[in-house]
Amino acid sequence: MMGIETKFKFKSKAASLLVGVSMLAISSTASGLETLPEDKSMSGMKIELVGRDDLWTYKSCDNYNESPLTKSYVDAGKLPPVNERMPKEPWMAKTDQMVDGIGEYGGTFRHVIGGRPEGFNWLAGQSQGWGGINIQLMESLTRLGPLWQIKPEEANPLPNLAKDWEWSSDRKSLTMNLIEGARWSDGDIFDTEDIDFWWNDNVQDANVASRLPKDALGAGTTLEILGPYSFKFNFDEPKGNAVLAQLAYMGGAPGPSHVMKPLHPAHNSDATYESYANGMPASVLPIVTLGAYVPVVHKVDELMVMKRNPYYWKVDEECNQLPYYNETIYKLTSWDDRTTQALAGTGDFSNMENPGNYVEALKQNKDPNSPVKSVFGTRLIAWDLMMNLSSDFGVSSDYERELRQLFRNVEFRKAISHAMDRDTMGQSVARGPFFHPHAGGFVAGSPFHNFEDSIYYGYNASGANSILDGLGLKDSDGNGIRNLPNGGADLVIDILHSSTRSTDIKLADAAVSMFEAIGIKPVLKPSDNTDAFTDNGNWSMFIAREHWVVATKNIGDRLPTTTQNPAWHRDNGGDLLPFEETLVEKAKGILATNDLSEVASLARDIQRVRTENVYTVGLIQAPAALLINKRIKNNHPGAPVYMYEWAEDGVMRERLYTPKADQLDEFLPGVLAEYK
Ligand code: BQZ
Repeated sequence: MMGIETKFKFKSKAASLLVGVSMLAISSTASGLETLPEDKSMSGMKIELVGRDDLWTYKSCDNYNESPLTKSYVDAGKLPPVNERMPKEPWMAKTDQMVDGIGEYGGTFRHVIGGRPEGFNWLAGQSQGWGGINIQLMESLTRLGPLWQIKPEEANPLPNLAKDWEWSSDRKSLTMNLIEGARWSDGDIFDTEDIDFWWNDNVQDANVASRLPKDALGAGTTLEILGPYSFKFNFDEPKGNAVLAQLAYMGGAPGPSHVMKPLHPAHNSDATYESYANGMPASVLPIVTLGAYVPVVHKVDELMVMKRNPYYWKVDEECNQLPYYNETIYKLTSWDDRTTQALAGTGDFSNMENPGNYVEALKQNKDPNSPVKSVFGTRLIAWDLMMNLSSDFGVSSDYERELRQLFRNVEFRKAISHAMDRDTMGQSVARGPFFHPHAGGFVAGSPFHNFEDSIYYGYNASGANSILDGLGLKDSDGNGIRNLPNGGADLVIDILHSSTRSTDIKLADAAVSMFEAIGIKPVLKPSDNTDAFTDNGNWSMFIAREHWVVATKNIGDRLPTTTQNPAWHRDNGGDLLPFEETLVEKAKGILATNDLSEVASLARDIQRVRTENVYTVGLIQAPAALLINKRIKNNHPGAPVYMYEWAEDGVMRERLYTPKADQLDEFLPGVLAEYK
């Protein structure tokens, strides 16, 4: 039976109330600093929260059932019987939390994405194109996405490949036990050989751009293998459950060591780190994965077809091997097209995060024949303007070096924040009630966000100008552009932004006049690969989407705990600003505690320090809506676009199905991945 239900209500005000953007009541702290105005137009939904053991368990069956597709391969002698393909105790989805019950096998699920597969070496940081591909392939030790449905007091990371774990009494070691007998999609056993390779030859090897930073679990952390299915992390100092969140997607995803070791310089003297990183090109299929589906066809810029993994280690309570769909495809087009196709019914899934589509989506909701229903969540998507705070990383001229010193001056960052007219920015993206100003850091829909913690330097162009005057940034040559002090160069600043996301483009365009109004000349720098610039540090300002919701997640991405992070302050060590040192201490506190209320308190401190020091210039924030075609069953009501992880993880795609009568033909019927 479902656990005691806890109704967790957000303020209920449907986004369909197309009211004007309310005048923002300004509030302030005792120190006279303004804080972010309360958000009155937040859309609402009611989520019934359950216990952490109510979603799945690990349990064996005497006999397993399988899809007709894999059965056909067993009958042809190409696969062992299903009972021999399953682990000792498979991951088992609980029917109570499957709103449309036990599923039916068959058909295809259609994703549309804007990313493109770089390659399949996710251990070396390669992306497979986002939009659900990465998450589908990179099964991790722990799992965060479904936590949106778990009572906050139980919302520690969930088991996945690691089925359970135990802390030592002094919390200086963590013993983890893997699911026993799970196999990679080529039948090879998944065991601690894969964990050893992931940790020692990737995370700890500074030559490998692993998603989990080397010291993400705390400097000095070591791995001790205890057996084929158990291992131990040993820490220099006591740690808490936030460590488990670092072992979720993406950093906590092991790779197939039997395939990848021969490509790695530590095991192959002919290999280089470059040949290793590129050793699993997106053109060579099938690959070996622990995920529910195996890529079998990749047509560049067109389509990726993935077929069910016959060794997938998950079942439902009737011992049916998951997933239910035989196939999932990814149409490789654009992020905006993902929403367009979901609204048109030619795609099955979209995180509607482009507010330019919102009004159309709301209109369509009124049509009973619409293929999707847009249910808006809370404000979980935000956009920030970042300044490159590194003194020298990526600097290529004396001018840039001087700019960086300006960016490192909090007064300059306050001036830029005061220059941003966020109401105009929001309305330039989409007319309607969707936007609220953002102060940076946690988004308003985060359980860790409190408006009184968000110090807000709101729109005040004259205030911005007087700060800049005070910094000696006068227009010394009378050409209408301020100059660096002492008759220095004109203040001309490049602003990087995505060229593939219409919201980012509109925000960058809207910012131009706001910079010019304070005597700074912006030069927009659109790119279809902004990661390349943030990786090499060759940028000055960057407008991008941010979505920091959970304090314990990706601490290393958003707080300066390693030299590689955050993206807006990559450095060569010893470059932190005083307030960043404070953020590091708070981050260590989050990693060290087991007390969720202490995490919440540290998160409040972080938000105050981040926003008072304008770590990033928050611009606007908006709700998002998850669009899933009505033919898809077990789409749990209330699943957010993003909370602890993207909806592609949160909605638990391994449970989704379409009844036979509505199933769509597969692109590759009767086909499974076959390995040489
Ligand atoms: C969701 C997500 C699933 C990455 C990516 C993309 C990359 C970033 C971010 C989002 C896409 C979709 O986001 O926009 O709705 O499907 O993939 O992974 O923006 O460029 O680097 O962090 O998640």
